[in-house]
Amino acid sequence: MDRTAQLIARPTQGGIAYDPAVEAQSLHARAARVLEDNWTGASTVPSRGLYPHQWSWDSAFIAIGLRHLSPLRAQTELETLLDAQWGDGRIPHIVFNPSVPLGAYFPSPDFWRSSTAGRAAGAPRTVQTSGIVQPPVHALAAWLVHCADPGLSRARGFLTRVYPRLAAWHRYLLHRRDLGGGGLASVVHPWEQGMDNSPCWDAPLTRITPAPARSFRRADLDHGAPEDRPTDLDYGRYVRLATDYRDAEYADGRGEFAVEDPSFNALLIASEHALARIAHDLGATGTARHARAERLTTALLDRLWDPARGMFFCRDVRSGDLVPERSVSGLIPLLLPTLPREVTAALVRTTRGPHFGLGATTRLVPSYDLLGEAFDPHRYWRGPAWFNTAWLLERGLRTHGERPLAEGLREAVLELADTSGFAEYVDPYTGEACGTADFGWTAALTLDLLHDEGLSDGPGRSEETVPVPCR
Ligand code: 2M8
Repeated sequence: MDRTAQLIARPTQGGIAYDPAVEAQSLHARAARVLEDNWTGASTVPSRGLYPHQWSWDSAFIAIGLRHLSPLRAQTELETLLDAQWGDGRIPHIVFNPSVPLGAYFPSPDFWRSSTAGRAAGAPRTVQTSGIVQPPVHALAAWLVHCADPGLSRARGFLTRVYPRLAAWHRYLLHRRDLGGGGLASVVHPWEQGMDNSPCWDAPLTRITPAPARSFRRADLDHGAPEDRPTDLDYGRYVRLATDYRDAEYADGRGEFAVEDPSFNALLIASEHALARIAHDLGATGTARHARAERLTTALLDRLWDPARGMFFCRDVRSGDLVPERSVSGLIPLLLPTLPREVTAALVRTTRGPHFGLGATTRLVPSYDLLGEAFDPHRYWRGPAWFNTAWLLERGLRTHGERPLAEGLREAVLELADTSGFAEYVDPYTGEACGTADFGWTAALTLDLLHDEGLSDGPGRSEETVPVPCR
């Protein structure tokens, strides 16, 4: 029996492969239990304690795992998120659950004031949301969810209903967020990129005057280890940026923080390819969308690729400079199928090299440079390894035919998800659990990789002409 089968079933000594009592303890069953426990009736929380609402990119990753348990629930997860979309196309980074007390998470709905401050941008009236966004994984997730049960998807008109919303979301990013004028989308807050406390933000954040510590109360310190969470100084800057954006009624282009990030834009490109496939499934050609994805890929290479250092970097749009910090974000474009061969080869070398150590010194790829001055194996997005970035890299490695490395990474994800209790993140060297346990996307992406066994890989290919499997 191979490793995956063991993790799914863990056979008894007597060789009964699917003893129900044993199966109940299996990784698969425990991952499914986490998603069941975090389900609120219409969506899934990342964590009951630390993150008790619906988060945008968490929901996309969660839907990717949930599709193996219940394609209907996976569709519902994305539909709930899209119901909170703003009139200008943005998908908010948090959709608040009205039954959760205000003090359970900060910044809470009374901070964002979406239905009043967001009125000009078309915020919904019936649901409270934040006003910033998160990485656009959603079209990719919608396509994968559709593929899990195309019959159900068609019967429910899933793609027909989500396609125009996803198209509006991409339009928002490509038009309102092209703050650098080079064709890429910018993030206007570190929370938008998802790697909140990454050292990549340190230099751009020095321009921001922090909000006074006494003007807000952090709820995250009630749950996480304070020494692993962002400092009060960083938090003050996050609050200032969000306050200024809100007070400008969420109008884009005025803020002092604007960064083009490799991972955010790579996910936009991957999702643009997925939108092309969705369009094709709905009877259109998808050609224009594939072409747009290719233009974005060219812009990504022109603006963020550094051949000398063999990876992508963030560009600070306000200073015009590349930010010289090595983050896992700069490896995630490996996900893209049509990068030039020398670029993918360099990315693989960098992933295995001394800065990230995959297959050598680390068990999962760290969020930040092992040799960087700011590296800390436990502090939020300043070194620990997350399971969503591992999932994206595994996909990228497999896309480019790096089967042994991809397989090793997949095995490590399954083992560390198991031993860490579906931790939010882990020490990249030891796999020690950090953050909160029973974390939504850790469980969901574990399920996805358990179901991934036997999928073929292949070299970078034109998704235009080669039939692409539902993955
Ligand atoms: C973390 O971000 C939130 C703010 O959005 C926080 O720190 O309070 C990040 O890890 C982010 O990527 C993630 O989506 C969110 C919920 O899991 O938590």
